[in-house]
Amino acid sequence: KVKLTINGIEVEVPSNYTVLEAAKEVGIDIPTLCYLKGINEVGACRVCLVEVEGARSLQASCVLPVRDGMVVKTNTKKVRNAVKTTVELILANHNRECLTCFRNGSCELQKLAEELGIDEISFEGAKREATIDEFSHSIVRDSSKCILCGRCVSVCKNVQGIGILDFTNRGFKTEVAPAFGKSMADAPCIYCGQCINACPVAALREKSEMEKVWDALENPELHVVVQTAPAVRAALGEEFGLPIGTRVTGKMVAALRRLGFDKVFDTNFAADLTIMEEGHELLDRIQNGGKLPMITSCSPGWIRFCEFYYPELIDNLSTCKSPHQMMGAVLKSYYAQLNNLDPEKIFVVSIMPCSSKKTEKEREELRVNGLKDVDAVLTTRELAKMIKQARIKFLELPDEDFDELFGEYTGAGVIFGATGGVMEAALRTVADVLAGEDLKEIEYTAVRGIEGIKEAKVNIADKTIKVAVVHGTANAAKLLDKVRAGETDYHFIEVMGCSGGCVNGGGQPHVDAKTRMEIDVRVERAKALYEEDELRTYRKSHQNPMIKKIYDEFLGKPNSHKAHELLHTHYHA
Ligand code: HC1
Ligand code: SF4
Repeated sequence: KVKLTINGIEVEVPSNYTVLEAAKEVGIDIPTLCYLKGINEVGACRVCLVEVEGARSLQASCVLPVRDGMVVKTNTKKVRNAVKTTVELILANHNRECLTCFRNGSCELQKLAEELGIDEISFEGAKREATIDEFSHSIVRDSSKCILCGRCVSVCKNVQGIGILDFTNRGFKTEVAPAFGKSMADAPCIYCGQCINACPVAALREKSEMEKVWDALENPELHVVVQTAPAVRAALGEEFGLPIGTRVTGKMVAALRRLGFDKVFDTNFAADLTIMEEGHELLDRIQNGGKLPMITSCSPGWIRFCEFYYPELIDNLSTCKSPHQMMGAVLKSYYAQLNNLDPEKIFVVSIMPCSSKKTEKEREELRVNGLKDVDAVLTTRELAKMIKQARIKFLELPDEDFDELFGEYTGAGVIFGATGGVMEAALRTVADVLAGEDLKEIEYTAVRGIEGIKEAKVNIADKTIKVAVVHGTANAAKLLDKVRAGETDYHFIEVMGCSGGCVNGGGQPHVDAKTRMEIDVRVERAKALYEEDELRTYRKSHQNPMIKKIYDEFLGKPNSHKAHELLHTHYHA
């Protein structure tokens, strides 16, 4: 422990603390901009400056270790003037179209300028030329909004282990962009959107599909169906001021109905369907000498990562399409038949916590008879914007249920949205199938939680199944290197492209750096899903009555010919 004084207040903190962290302990809120806990702690922007007794210059508190007897001041005229000048200089070179900006209201720079009382900018000079890269289906980069904080660079490099974004050019022309002036559409970017979540401003954002969806909703020719990913319900409420981790399943359904969707279904149903297909695929590979370890295929960021960086492991991927693609395929076949609808007139919208799903839905290898499974993907953020545009009072909505049939889901389907969830859901079903009975064992807690790499051995009947779970592609790489080298003997591996799984996907509500200092959003949002799991009547995918019905009436057995036609695919390097 170390004792120091900040603004006259004595504080005792662990010796590995920074001054920024110590100040927080006594309720002193030092402003920050480039700082992102655990991800970007570089002291580059100089917004967190403090005065330290005995030191000649002002110090960046986010990288300044505490020392015994240190005397720190955070609110002197010298500090205020220096910070104000720094932020004014950033603003001078910033595209200040705040009113029409995507981040209006959630921008950390806007908030900082307001807090610092900046009411004019005294340095007006030349501005950097803007590059707007909107060629990919997932991500838009706008250099005129970029403040060169480096948060996106660090998350891509350190958390994802990829390094698509970096500082390019020099001096006044410095930009954050993919190497060699490439578009994000041509770089080996996995579209995970972690850079969007890290960005304090609007330099990075998802490619919007809101207009496309508004148009579909107004088109009388189309039957517009929406499905919601598991993780969306755990975060949408944040956009309406609710605490992180508040579950808003019922209000979300009510809002979608009021937006005018003809049917509101749940991707969770398709998650159950995925477990049926993937679980039986695993059993088949184990029993018949197929390629092991089998690796999950529901995270499209992970699929791209595998294609670009681990092409040798493509045959290890499960052939299952991701749940929302399966749902689209079922809607345009079975559901179309049941309701006598022309599949071409069914418009499927997926609400996803993910930016990579926007590109996934365009993939040729996922089409059935030339038709895309899914026509539009909206992020959780985009859905919130549409609800606001429609002037729906979200907080006053009643809780409503999903529509019948494809709105029926089990607890296993819900937990897909958190790291370890797909694995746990699969184990619940695989164990019952192997044991030939309805086992009491439901919760496989060894695969839960945010540890980077999780392992478990599960003994079922006379078999031992070895599994591993990783999330965030840098963690994935560590494990996959071993798999590639033949050093592991796992049967099944779950990989999710984003740290924490879908709850922390690149399409989820922005959480500012201050909040991230206090709360691990991955943990809070995951809790909301495990709670919903406990509330469900059925908690194993194979017990879902509608899953039984779709196999009885339409698909036959898991991995049947029909199931393969609609629900499976093959990826190629
Ligand atoms: Fe996910 Fe999935 S869990 S990939 O994280 O398998 O996006 O939530 O919808 O498709 O079900 C995302 C979440 C989601 C799929 C499912
Ligand atoms: Fe890196 Fe992911 Fe952003 Fe691509 S989307 S630049 S891989 S963080």
